[in-house]
Amino acid sequence: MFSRALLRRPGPDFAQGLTTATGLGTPDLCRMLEQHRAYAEALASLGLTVEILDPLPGYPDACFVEDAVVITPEVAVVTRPGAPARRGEEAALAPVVARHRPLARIEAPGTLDGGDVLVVGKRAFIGVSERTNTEGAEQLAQVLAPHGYACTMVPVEAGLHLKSGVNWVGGDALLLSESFAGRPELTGFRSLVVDPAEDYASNTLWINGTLLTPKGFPRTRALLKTLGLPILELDTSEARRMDGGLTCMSLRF
Ligand code: CIR
Repeated sequence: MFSRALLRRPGPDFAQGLTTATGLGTPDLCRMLEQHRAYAEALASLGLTVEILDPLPGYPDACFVEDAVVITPEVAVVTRPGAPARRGEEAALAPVVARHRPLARIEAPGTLDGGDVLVVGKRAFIGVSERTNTEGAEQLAQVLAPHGYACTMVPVEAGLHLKSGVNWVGGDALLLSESFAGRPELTGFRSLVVDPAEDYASNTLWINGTLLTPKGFPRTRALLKTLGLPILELDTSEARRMDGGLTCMSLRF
């Protein structure tokens, strides 16, 4: 269960961030701010104390706070983001998370984005991706192992981050995009595979027994309904234009 969420409001330079999205258009800042507010309200409605930090000038992707720190009940690991343009976001977040957890850090030449880290109980899946290298993944595993975590490296062959395509949706269930279906690293879990036309919706977030899922993906919604949990749909159209989604806009702990 989570009791807190840490967010950062998108800044006026939001549209200047990194993106690989094509054909979705340029994000609209007003709409992004509205969607961000609705996201914060949804987290608060599920019982979380929500802290929203101010935008970080010069860092248009800083609202995607999940990438800069990995928080477990025992420790907060300040990352070394894989995109050079995002390095610095982690230094701005470190003093904030230090109020809640002892800190550890990923050091060069390691790189790690929190979007590549999926923690399910005492299992941690660490994606090795364009953003997270093997050194970064191994450093994280070394920090988590003494706290009893079994860490599994998962090559990310499609999508930006591991959690762009793999998310825990309660119990023993993982919601997967097709590129992760049948992967040996994920055995031991029940797989729900999203329709390839709705790939983006695999970025669904479990919050205290409720599933937050992006709006506009009816097949994924029907798939999630089989789990019997309440579902809350949120519009993430503007974050999506910058490769962002529901998991990356908060740190939950
Ligand atoms: C980036 O490319 O770094 C941002 N525009 C999007 C980051 C999304 N993060 C995430 O899914 N964890």
